[in-house]
Amino acid sequence: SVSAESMSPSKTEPFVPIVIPKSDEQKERINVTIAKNILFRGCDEDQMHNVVDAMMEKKVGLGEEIITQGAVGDYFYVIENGTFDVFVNGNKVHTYNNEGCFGELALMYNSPRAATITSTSEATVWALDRVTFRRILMENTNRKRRMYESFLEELKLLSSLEPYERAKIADALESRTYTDGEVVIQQGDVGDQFYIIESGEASVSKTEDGVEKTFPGLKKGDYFGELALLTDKPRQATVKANGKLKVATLGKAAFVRLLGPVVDILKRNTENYAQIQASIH
Ligand code: 1OR
Repeated sequence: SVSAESMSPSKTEPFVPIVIPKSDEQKERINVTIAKNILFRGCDEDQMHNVVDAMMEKKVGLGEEIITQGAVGDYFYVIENGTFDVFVNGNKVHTYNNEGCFGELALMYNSPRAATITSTSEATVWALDRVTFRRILMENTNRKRRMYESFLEELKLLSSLEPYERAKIADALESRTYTDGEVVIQQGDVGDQFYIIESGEASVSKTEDGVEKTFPGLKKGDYFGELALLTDKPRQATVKANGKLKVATLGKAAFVRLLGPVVDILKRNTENYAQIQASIH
C-alpha cells in the first residue's frame, strides 16, 4: 500500500518553474498533443503554461527502450507521434498507437517503473520532469482515480480488468448530472459517448412506426450508449433522467482504447436487447 505522504506533493519540495525555451511551432505542437489528452483537462491557464514551459522534446529512434522496468522514475511522457510496446516481466501487455501517455505510476507512487516501454517506430514524445508532474498533474489524476476507484471496482462489466486498466478508465471519465426528464441520449442522433450511471435512475424508450415503447429503467452501475459506439449506427433509443441522474461518461476514442478487453462482453450483452424488445408490446 502507499503511504499518504508519498501521495501528496511534499510541502518542502521547492518548486522552481522549469522553463525550456521553445519555438512557437513547438508550443503549437505541444498544445495540439495535450489537447487530446484528458489528464490535462483539469489544468487552468497558468498550470498549462507551466506544463508547456517545462516539457522537453525528445526524438526517439526505432527500437529505443525509453523506460526500463524496475528503474527509478524521472519523467512522464506524452506521445506526439509514434508507436510503443509495453512489457511487464518480458510479456507484452499493451501498445500505444500515436496517442496517450505513460510513466506516471513511478512518479505518483514513488515506485520503481512498473513496465518497460520500447518504441516500435521513430517517435516524438514530450517529457515532463518529476517535480512539475507531481506539482501540477498528480493532484488532479489522483483525485479522479480515488473518486472512481471503488465505483469501477464494483462494476461487473469491468471485473476482468487489471486495477491499472481501471485506473486509466478513471482518468478518462467525466461526471455529468441531469435533472428529472432531461434527455441524455436522443434516438436517431449520432453517438459519441458511453455512459455509466453513478447515481439515480434513467428511463429508456424507443419509437418505431410512431409507437413509443418503454424499456426497463436503468439504475446505479448500469451502462448505456455502447450500441452506437459498437456499431456506428444512430442512437437506437432515447434515454432520459428519471429524477436526478449522475453519470460518468467516456468519449468514443477512450471507449475504443480502454474498453477493448470487454468489447466481447458488451457485444454479447446487446443480444439481450432483442429479447427484451420482443417481450414488450
Ligand atoms: P511507470 O512510471 O511505472 C512504466 O513506467 C509505465 O508503463 C507505467 O508508469 C505506465 O504508465 C505504463 N501496467 C503497468 N504500467 C503500464 C501498463 C500496465 N501499461 C502501460 N503502463 N498494464 C497492466 C499489465 C498487467 C497494461 C494495461 C493495459
